[in-house]
Amino acid sequence: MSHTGHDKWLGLAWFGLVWPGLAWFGLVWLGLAWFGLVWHGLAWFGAVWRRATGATTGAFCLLPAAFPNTIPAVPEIALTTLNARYAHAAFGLRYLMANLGPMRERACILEFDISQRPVDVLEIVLAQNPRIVGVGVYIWNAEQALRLVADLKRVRPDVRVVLGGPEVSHEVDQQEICRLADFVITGEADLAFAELCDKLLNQNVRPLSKVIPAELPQMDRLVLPYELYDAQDVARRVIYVEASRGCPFSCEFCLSSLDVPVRNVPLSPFLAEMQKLLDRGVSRFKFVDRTFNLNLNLSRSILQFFLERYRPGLFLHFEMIPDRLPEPLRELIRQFPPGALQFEVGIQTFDEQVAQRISRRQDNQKLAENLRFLREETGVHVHADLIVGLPGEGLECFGAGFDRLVELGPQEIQVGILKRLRGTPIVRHDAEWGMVYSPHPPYEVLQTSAMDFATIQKLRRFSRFWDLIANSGNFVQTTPLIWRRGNRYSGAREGEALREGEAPAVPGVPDEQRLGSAGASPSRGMGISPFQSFMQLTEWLFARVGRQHGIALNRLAELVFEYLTAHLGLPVAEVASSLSSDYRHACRFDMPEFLRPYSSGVASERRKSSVSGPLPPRQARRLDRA
Ligand code: B12
Ligand code: SF4
Repeated sequence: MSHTGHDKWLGLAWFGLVWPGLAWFGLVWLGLAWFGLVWHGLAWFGAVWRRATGATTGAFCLLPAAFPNTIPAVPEIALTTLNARYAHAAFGLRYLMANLGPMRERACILEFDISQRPVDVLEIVLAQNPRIVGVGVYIWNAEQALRLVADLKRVRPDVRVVLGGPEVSHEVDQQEICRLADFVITGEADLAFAELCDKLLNQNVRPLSKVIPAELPQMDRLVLPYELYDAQDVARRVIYVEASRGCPFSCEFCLSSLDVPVRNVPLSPFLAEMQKLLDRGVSRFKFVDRTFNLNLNLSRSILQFFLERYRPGLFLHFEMIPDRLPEPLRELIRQFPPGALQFEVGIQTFDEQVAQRISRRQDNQKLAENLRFLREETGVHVHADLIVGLPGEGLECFGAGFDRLVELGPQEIQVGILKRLRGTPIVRHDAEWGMVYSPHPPYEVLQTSAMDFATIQKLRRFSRFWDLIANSGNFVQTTPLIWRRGNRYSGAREGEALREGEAPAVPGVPDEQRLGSAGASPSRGMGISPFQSFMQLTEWLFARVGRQHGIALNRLAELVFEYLTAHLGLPVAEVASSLSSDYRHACRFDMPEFLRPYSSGVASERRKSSVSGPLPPRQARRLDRA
């Protein structure tokens, strides 16, 4: 055989072998592809059937389970809420999610904030085609949540709506949103929500009762939710954490007075989670515990833990009761660098009768000692709360309390208007003290027998301007000038100064009600009442600008300048220098026109703080200025 003939036969043999081989290979692939299509098709059909009929048993319903890993994870449970602002994360929803057990794979969290339109929220929620929608309802989103649920039920009546959260945990039968929902779980629903979803999705059992009171969960049975904070939360949101639940006190305006007993999260798993958050770069922790300093061992362990891991920029926020700061706790607090700790201290009222009336126990003597300790011996940023409109507390009484607090020197004073929170026992005073509340969230008090509507409105403005000027940290040096001894007030003649103890006239406040006047409490050692002086500024500002919002910082600074110099007669150079210094401390480069003549060369200076790091701006502005 020639060489060429041999090649030819070899070629034919190859062809004969390879061709059928290729054909078989193709057929096998075709078969596999068909099999895959049928497999997916059956699984999809089962899933669609389950969704459309709501059935959880029967042959079709078994299909998706028979073909696992075929269906992409489409959530059947959507947990949603509207937060107060983007920066606030929905911690409660994360607890529910973490405790869903195997159903967690079938759930998602969809978070929004109250600036978003409920109809847009609905669109995103329904795009997931969920079978159950759980909505977290709070005082800040009650109106938006109602619209969301109403529209959802109109568009998709088949979707089961489950409500929960403090706003729907009380007075359930009086709320339209509860009427529209399928289920309302009241109280701490970490485990109760999972049980309900299991019944609806897996057992096809419909609970008999629409309103389900959640049993208080044992804290050691709860899965901690911290891994559910994602990278974006860590980078851009307040990270809420919780070492205990409940409060043993019974202040009648507060919802937490109903949360008894106090329960602690087991410490070591909690600290292990804190460590993971620190490792992920979290530096701002906000503890939501109602009374962080209640259990000395727990609070000490937590503070010690963070102190050992301190790095610049670490910021821990705690809510405290003001009259309990024993030495072992003080010792630890002293060791934190300035700006690292923020204590929110609820004072609410200094008046003992009012406090007693609302069942609030507070030792004012100890409270004052503790605040002095915090301001004099520590770098803690103190945020203290007072409430306007408590039953029987009038303007004079409130003002006296405000002055007392200013003297104790907290960096921030929050003046809040009393709210009638659903479920709180404060309502028992309605008749006796003429309490009239707005029926709309946040249910603020409109008038009482001790404070008429006009006065409450003035205090509302006072609160807003106090926040803009004193709390903001933008006018740290200038704020005390507003009530400095010797200020001339609007009723005085040119060049005339107030006598010590004399209070400036306050528009709308009768003379006999003014602090420092006969019969009223004298201003303690400061000559003039900060409350009355600031009230005067508030009314002046409001008369000038006619609004409390949307005032640019430059404009506000100019108005304060005009008030202090032209109106109160303080030396122009002194006020200008004080405002310029405040500007520099606020790290602002745009020195306003009116200050430039007094601040040559300072506009480009930038204050450097060795400890501030990435602290929240209000707190950072106060560092090095105490
Ligand atoms: C963080 C917080 C805020 C944040 C907002 C947070 C956010 N996400 O947007 C800020 C600081 C803005 C805020 C503001 C206010 N707040 Co606030 N706040 C809290 C705080 C400290 C923590 C909430 C939290 O995470 N708790 C821990 C989690 C685990 O509990 P939870 O949220 O209650 O969730 C559980 C249940 O409610 C339920 N649940 C929650 N969601 C869902 C969803 C479903 C489907 C189900 C079934 C169950 C369920 O199960 C969860 C797990 O147990 C609470 C006090 C507290 N410690 O709870 C007050 C609290 C919620 N606030 C309250 C109040 C009164 C206010 C203010 C009016 C106060 C004020 N002085 O102005 C303002 C309102 C602001 C406004 N714009 O109107 C009240 C609630 C009143 C109400 N009916 O909602 C509380 C309870 C304080 C109190 N003791 O009185 N607040
Ligand atoms: S105001 Fe504070 S101390 Fe009083 S019940 Fe509420 S959380 Fe407790």
